[in-house]
Amino acid sequence: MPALRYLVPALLLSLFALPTLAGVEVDNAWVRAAPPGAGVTAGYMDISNNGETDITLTEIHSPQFTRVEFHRTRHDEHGTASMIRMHTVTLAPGETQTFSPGGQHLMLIGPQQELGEGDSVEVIITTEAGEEISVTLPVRRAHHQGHSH
Ligand SMILES: [Cu+2]
Repeated sequence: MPALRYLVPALLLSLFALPTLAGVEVDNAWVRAAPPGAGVTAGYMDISNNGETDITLTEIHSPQFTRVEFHRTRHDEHGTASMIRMHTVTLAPGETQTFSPGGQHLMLIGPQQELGEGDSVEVIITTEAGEEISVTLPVRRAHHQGHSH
């Protein structure tokens, strides 16, 4: 029964492919290298829903930080920017949400140790359906991007 030989590897494969099955794709992930002693830094990524149903991200955490939050930046009528926590992020089928400097970002609060260029940050995002998506974000120095508006 040669087919049996492939059964176990196929099961393993489907375990590792869970994030793909959930239909979530992450690109351009990185974390801003913070100056020594900084209590917070920010992470960025493009996150896409390649599935056929809405995906809601409900939870985000990292073993390397006390707390991680989804934030967006709001500019009031005076041009003052403030950050607002988003408790959930919903991706419609085919939608990509961009977390980038000056816009939505991952707020990484309370680093457990100093992180510099060459290090990486592991975050785990939980969906409403209970799936966990783990993302590795390399730590980089921010380039001069200017303001994105
Ligand atoms: Cu923030």
